[in-house]
Amino acid sequence: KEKAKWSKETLAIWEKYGCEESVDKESFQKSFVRHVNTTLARSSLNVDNFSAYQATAHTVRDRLIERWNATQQAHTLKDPKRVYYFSLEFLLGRSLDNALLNLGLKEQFGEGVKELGFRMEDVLEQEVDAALGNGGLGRLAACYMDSLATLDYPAWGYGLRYTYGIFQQRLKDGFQMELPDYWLNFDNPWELPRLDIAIEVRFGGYVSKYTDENGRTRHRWEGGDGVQAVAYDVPIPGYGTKNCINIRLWSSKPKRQFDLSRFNAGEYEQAVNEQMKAENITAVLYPNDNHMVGKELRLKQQFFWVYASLADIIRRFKKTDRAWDQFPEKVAIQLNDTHPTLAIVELQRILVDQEGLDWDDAWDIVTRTFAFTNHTVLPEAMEKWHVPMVEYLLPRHMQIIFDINLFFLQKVEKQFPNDRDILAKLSIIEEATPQSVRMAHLAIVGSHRVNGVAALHSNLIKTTIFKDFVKFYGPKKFENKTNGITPRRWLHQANPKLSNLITEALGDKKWLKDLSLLKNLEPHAKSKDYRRRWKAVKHSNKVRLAEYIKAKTGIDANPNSLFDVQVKRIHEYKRQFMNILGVIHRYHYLKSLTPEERRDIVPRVVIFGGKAAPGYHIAKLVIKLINSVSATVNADESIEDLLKVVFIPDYNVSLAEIIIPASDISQHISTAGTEASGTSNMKFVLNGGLILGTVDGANIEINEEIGDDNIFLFGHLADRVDDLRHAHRYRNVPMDPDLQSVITSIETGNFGDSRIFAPLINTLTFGKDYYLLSDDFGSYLDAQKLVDEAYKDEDEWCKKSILCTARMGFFSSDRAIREYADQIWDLKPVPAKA
Ligand code: F58
Repeated sequence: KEKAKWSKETLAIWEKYGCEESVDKESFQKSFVRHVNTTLARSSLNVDNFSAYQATAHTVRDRLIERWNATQQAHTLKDPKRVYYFSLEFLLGRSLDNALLNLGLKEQFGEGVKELGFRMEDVLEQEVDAALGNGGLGRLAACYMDSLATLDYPAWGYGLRYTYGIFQQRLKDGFQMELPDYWLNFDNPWELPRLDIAIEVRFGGYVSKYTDENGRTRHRWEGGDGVQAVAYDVPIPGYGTKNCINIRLWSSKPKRQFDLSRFNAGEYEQAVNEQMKAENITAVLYPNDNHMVGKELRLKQQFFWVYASLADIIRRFKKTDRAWDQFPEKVAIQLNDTHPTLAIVELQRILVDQEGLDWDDAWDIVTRTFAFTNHTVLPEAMEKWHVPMVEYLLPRHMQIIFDINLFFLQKVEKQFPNDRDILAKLSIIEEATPQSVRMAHLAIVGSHRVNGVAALHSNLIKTTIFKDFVKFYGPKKFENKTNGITPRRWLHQANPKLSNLITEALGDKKWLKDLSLLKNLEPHAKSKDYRRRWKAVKHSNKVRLAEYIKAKTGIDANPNSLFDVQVKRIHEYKRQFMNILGVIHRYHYLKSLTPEERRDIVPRVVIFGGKAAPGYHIAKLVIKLINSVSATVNADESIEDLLKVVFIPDYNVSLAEIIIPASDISQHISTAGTEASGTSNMKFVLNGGLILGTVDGANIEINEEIGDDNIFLFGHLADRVDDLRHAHRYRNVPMDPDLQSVITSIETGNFGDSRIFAPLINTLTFGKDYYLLSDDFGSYLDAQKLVDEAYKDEDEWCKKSILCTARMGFFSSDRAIREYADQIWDLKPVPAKA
């Protein structure tokens, strides 16, 4: 429409300059120098590695934005159904290397930067991680965005732009210390501020009732305090496509900068109060993993985010003059856990209070729009909000929740007359003092599909926490969507040498878009030469990690040892405690050997990494214990290189990219039934690392794909857990003798002042051991023995390693995203123009 008004001359100018930015080496250099001179306002005499990073990033960003623009324009014209992925966390990590690889620019830009006097490796190292997530859930969202972009799906992510990401972890005397992650200290080239897109969000106020022209009673949410949600867009490029999708992150700003009347009255501090309060909302990411905190600010974050996101989506929908009942044909919203569940209530409010739809028509639209992913069965992670708090912050939403619950329970009552028990179990409101809103219940009732994230987990939710919902809705509403990971970041980018070796064997890079093609690697496991080269790649990745460990901790990790890795958030259910107790057992065993016997031992480096939630004292003690054991063992000269223990501080996405390719064996040893899926297990195996794990989460499906010979599984199965816990609670279960001797060793002070560790050791005694360490310890040690034995035959091990990689096709996030698109969202790709 705009263009129609333009003269021929104007159009010609637009066309002349609207051509694409070139992607050859010379254009890169030209653009790099221009950004140094203009964007950074520096001269060629004053360019350090960081400026080189900034100039490279801006050069890539220019090319990204072009694709982003073209993609968004194409979507606007075509108006396809879109999916909106609502996630409070997007754990993106670094962007430069990923963008270079996905856009296919790495080689020529690498050459270009070299000729300008820099090394691409050093340039890439300058970038700080975008760490807007805690762990698996946030990283899953990032992998899914990569797949959505790569597969040309019209998709958007919606989240929050936290000023502080997940804290940085430092160690002091072996204890975790937290430092703020002020990641926006320098300019962030990977976001496009959209300061013109600002949405006012309200809290508080009251509800007024009125009668409309048709005599119907209607409600209106009025009053309250407002803040602004300002949009920042993060482009996500697909691999091998022009498609570039968007994550819109909201940042909170005050409605007005400061209160002039107060300022004039001399109350300077109060005058800026509102600004500070507003900016607080998106200031910090809550640092808990699998644990719910009922803080008002967290609820405000959630509402702020879903209110702005829905307003944005509805503005887009309204551009096309469609009737409301077509909304679910144009919009699918995926709820990444219960954090965005208020979106269900907010959409119902918009449709009924603002758009004047009947309750039932509105509710039909709402439930056809939303789908919900559950990521945990741990009771302490289930979100519940106190009714008085919701009422005070969101009075109209609380009324709507009560109405949703009433109409829902009326249906339940109809289906199960006089069954009060089932009403109480299904109710969205928990009848305690005070009452609470059970967000998972609200999410199930307001969605057309509910899914778990691995086969075992999806079955568990149907038979435990949500079993009464299955009785009511039938089983079809509940599905499984086994998690996946993007092979672009987790193999091609993190492990370039292995990626090349695979490409060489398969003839081309098609496997990066169709991971099932990896199966054609299998015959190469038989080739001696291929195995030699495969081993050499693993070795060089281990050298890279050993260098990193030396630089960060001063510890010598011999790359000829078996690298045994457990990196993930520190949590009791993940049982890093059991791992370090096993290490102590190994240490004692080694000390008991004669020099003769020692010759047969496989040297090991046991590597830990991960953050504990700042308020999680037991998890913090686990970190301290690991560091105490590390200090004792590494200083014991009699042990030589046979055992080294390392805690790598500040585990994050870019560290994972160094650690994962260097692992021989990694541990995924959660109590059966507690780890919903796990995704790092997939990353390790994809990189040719074997796993030692329990029969839990996605370990089970990994086992099915790669075969029993290529995985070390141990421990009790999920269906035994309740009985074992019962036994601990009510019977006197004697402790496993091996475990007992390890505990005694800690208590006698072999690893420093044992009094510190009393609360940790207490978790195993006095009728507790909730995570069943003593029940699994014996079979854990047995499995470790099998690992040692298997590693002695290096060549056999290498065969297993190749077969592992070859059989991981299923765990691509592309497969997972296609399943979501076909079975939940009814979403079709919109091929990007070449
Ligand atoms: C994780 N959950 C699961 N939650 O623990 C893991 O098994 C699964 O593979 C992964 O999701 C992806 O499905 C998880 O990471 C969180 O970190 C939440 C953050 C916000 C508070 C509640 C926990």
